[in-house]
Amino acid sequence: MSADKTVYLKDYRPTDFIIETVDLIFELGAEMTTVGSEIRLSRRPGSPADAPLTLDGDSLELAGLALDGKPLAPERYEAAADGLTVHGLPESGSFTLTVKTRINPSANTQLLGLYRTSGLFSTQCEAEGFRRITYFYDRPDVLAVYTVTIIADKESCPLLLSNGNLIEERNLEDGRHMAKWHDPFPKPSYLFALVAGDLAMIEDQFTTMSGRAVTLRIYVEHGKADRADYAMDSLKRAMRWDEERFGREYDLDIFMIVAVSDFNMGAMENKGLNIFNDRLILADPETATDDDYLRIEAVVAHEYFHNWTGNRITCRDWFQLSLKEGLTVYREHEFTADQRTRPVVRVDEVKFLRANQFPEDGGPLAHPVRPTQYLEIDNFYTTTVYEKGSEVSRMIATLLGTDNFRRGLDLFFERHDGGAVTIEDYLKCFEDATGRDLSHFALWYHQAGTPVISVQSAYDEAASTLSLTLQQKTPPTPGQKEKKPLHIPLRVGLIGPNGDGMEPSAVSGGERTEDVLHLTEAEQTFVFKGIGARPAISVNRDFSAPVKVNFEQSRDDRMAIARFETDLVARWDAINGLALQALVEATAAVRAGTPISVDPALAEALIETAGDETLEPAFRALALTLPSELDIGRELGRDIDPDAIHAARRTVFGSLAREGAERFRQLVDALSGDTEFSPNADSAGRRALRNTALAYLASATDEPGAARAAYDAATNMTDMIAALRILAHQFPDAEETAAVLDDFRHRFAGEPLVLDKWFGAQATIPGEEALERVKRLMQDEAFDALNPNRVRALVGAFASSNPTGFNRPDGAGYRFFADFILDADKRNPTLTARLMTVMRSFEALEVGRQAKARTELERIAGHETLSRNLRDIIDRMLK
Ligand code: 0A1
Ligand code: ZN
Repeated sequence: MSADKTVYLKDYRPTDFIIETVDLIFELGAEMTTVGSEIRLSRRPGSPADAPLTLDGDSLELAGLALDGKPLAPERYEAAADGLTVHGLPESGSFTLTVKTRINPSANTQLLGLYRTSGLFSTQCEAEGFRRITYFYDRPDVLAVYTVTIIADKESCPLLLSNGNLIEERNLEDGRHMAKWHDPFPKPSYLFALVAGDLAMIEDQFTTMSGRAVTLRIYVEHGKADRADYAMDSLKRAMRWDEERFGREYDLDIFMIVAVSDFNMGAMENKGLNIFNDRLILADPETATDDDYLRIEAVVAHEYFHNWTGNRITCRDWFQLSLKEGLTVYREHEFTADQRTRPVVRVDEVKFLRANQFPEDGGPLAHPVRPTQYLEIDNFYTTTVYEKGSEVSRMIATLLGTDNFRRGLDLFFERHDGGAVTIEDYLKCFEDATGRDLSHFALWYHQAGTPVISVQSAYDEAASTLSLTLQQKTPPTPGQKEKKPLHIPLRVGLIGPNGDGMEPSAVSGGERTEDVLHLTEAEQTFVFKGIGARPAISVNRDFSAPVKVNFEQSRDDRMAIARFETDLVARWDAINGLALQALVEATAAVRAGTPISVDPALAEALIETAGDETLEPAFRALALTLPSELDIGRELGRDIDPDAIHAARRTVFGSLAREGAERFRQLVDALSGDTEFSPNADSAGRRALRNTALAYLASATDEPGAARAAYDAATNMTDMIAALRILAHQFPDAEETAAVLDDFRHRFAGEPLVLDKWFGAQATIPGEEALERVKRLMQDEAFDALNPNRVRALVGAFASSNPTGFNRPDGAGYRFFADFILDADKRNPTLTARLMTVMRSFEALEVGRQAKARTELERIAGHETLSRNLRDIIDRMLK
């Protein structure tokens, strides 16, 4: 792909024409849909009088073009599949352009634009899908008022939906009918949506804070309506929360969600008509896990929150993507924290960031939260834009305080409602509302890479002072060799010898607000006065900054934090850090052929935490969960040998299991009593602790009986799949495992989303045989290579979460994956480009595997017909 397709932030300029309104008429046909588009336009004041109108298109066929009702002569325009240019348009005043296109929704395997799967028409327009429907200014800074008419066969498509309010509905001849929707809020094309088909629906009502009644509807496949209740409940809670916490009220008379089974991503915030991957809507105790419930609540809220952060105020251009995504993830995180247990929620966020964003930021695909160039925007829906972007907003809240953050955001809504704006505009609101200068802080948006903070401490007993020297360094990233010091808000706590917190009488060396140290230079020494005894120092409490901390602390200090820190996030981090260190040491022992010894103090701390009734079960489960094989690999960072890691972890796990067997048995027994299922955080936490303990117990007894019994006794999917995974992963060859896998397959034969769990559990069984197993499972009739959920559950899980199986030393895992990618790329490039990123850290592997991986990556890169999405990813990975 030639570099001339690269889009640069510096090239941004507004369009030559302004679109005021757009009237769309869809005549839906499975193989042939015609789209009539009537666009009311005028030349932008100041733009050249002879500038042509250049509209975007992608794979389009033009079927008619008229200006103010008169067909345009061929010499007045150039139409191609990827664009339409019209010359000689009026210098002033408005005019109407009528464009007719023809598309084939059934042939649309990319799932971008208008597509038809399982009899349902639906759309996905973000980021550049609308141009696959009609010629348009398909960019976020062109906001127009849409009126949409949908015409379709009434029997196969009784339901006709689009954005806004329904204004007309009637029957037509030949068994067809029509519906007309009007959305009064100007919006960019990426928020357009249409759904047509035959679906079941649940309805509810919400009264907004100003007393307006809003109709809420969730549409799902027939037979699944009773699985939409939790999504509805989450929606109502999200609506209330956004009013209470941020003063945001919903603005249309109706809010609709449609669950579809073929969807590239999680969900989409189309104005008034959210479209969801059905795995993020459908839940009942028998088919969904606690984790599914959690994700449903979070994503329903996320998409709803976009109504203000994204829709009412949108992005000027796609470089500003984090303006809506980072902020909306932050709002979603705050919502989840308020609905559940804050520190537990925060630990999950930290784990996610470390497992996904840090590797992205430290590898070949690293980019700033606000990138300056892209080849394919679909590849920038990344964890850096989303999760790191969220952390940046969180840091603003930490710097300013909660009330000031709210003040800044209020100003943002007031000043920019109806606008398409930039990250600078966003930051300016916080500056104007509070008087605080954020110019240094803004670097977080522009500088890629995870900062590493090195900490050195010195305690002076005679002077009762503690000095803390903090150094920050951000490693180079592609295209950004030199890094500047950032403004990093670092929460720091001191724990005295008796376990109590210590408060200094004064702190010098830099700004400090509450427990936040403001690190602004490459190196700074903070001196804490009035410290009567040498404390244990807890750095980056609550994960106040998305950084790595390099601090050689004594084991005793870490133990003190693990036991006494009042901030539970830091407490978890200390426990997790100790376990990680033990696992790294064990891996080194495996490679050196020396025996593994597990520090008895670590075992004691873990087992003690597991039984500590003063702590919530959910927290205890987190503390008890050993870092994964992938975590250990990431910690090592280079020369990774997945087999050694696997052996080491297994040994450490087994030895902890035997050490704590009694406690684990006790926990399993004590926590197995819940009969009535509730998806709330408390019950979910008890199940998490119980199932974590069960995994240890299975390892301690080294026999599958307990897990088999747990499977048989399970009354909900959480317990069922937990038992199944223990069997599959710890006893892959046992009779019990075969029986349970078979039972599960039959029991859920008609439930694709549930079978995804079955695919996933088997795809991640460690060891060489995994590849053959995956190939076999691809032949199962429940597998469908066109469905993104199926692909991710089986092939995705294998490549991303089966370190020993995927990284077979002979390279067969890579070969299989490359073949799959090359084949799937012809159908769905968004999917393949995302899948490909699981190999982004291949250079961290030991040399043998690294070479084999590179061979396969180069083989992919050598293909001439790759999609632009995949080409972009693979070329950056190999650079
Ligand atoms: N804006 C959505 C994410 C999304 C992005 C692209 C999509 O299709 C290629 C679909 C959804 C969100 O943040 O939820
Ligand atoms: Zn989003």
